[in-house]
Amino acid sequence: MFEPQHHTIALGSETLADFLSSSREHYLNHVRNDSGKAKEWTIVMGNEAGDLDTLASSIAFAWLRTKILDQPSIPLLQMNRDDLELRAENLHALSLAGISRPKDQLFFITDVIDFHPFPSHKFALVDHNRLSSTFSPEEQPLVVAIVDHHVDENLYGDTAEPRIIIPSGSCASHITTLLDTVEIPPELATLLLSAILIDTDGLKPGGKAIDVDRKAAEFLASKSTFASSESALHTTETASSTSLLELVFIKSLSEELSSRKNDVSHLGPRDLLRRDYKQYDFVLPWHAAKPTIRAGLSTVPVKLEEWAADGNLETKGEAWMKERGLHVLGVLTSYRSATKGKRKREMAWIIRVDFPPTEGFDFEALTERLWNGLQADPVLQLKEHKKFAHGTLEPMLFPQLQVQIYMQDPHATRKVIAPVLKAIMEAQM
Ligand SMILES: [Mn+2]
Repeated sequence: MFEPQHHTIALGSETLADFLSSSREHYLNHVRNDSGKAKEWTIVMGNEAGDLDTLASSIAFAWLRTKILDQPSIPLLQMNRDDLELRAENLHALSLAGISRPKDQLFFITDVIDFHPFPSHKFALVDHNRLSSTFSPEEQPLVVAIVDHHVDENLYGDTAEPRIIIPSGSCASHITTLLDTVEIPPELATLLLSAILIDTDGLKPGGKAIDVDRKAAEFLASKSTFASSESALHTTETASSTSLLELVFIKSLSEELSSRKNDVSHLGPRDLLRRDYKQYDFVLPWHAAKPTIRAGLSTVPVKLEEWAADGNLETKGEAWMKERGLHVLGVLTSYRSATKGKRKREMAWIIRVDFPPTEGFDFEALTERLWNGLQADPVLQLKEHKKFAHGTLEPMLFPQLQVQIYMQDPHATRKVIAPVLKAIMEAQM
């Protein structure tokens, strides 16, 4: 299966980079000309955290819809152009996929920031399954497809086709399943493979990879830009996933991507908080005024002690909350212990008690619900944080904040925590 492939250059074949640049140019022309043509496009969107899975999935799904299904589609990144720099692993994977000037070749939310209402109304959602409320086109937005691996919010059942929402290590694996009878550009295979490897810790046995991830990775490896390189020859005859793990290029690609991902030494607290960030609005049915509160969840690959001590969590966290209009912020750290290299996760929560979502808001009820709800959750398995339980400095110094910090089960990522938070906030009683 992993014999070197001889890529024949088909006449009129187009690289992935060409496809992206020309889609962007066409779409933006249609938007600027205001001829109504922008409405014919489908916006393929990943989630706002903008990780490699979201990036690869949106690019691949837009390619599939455009090239195979003949429905003009463009991948949209829900981030500012300059924020691309926050994820070195994304830049690396893009360059392996021949996208060497991503800031010019990709389409960012900031490219259409001046157009109100939003110029298109057809959306395909990948790597999430609820359309963000920031997209309000003139017409009723239409979600025409969903491919995702998060908890199903049971929306758009009558309009989305396909509507694939199944747990997996990586959303890119579901996208790959849709592509398995199609001749895909090797660069696209490389990009999807990179996403799967980073989401599954290099397909590590006992990790996040499940069958669909392993199958997808196997298929992509044989189609990728690496398939014809020498390193791909270091393989056994069988195409089982064990042999996939033994491939030199799979190992080195996984290591390269994860070391770039984990090297955030150049990032300060604000960048760490916004680099991998998602935001949610919740209507609180248990509060008489039924207010809407806004919560953010930042995933940070560095333990609190290294960047948030001495009041940095409180001051930098508060600044980020003010910037985003948040009432609640959860900071989810993930790191390996210095001694045994074991995966650990901390969870720091901040509530701004000087920022009521409505007049006479009952902050006591909110804090009690949040702390009790989190502590009672069987999956999170919270334990007291030995060093920073009630903040990284004297709580008295921050009377405008309520802070709680815990150690949690190392397997529970934001994918698990976000639904727990939603359930606590939206509980009826
Ligand atoms: Mn994902």
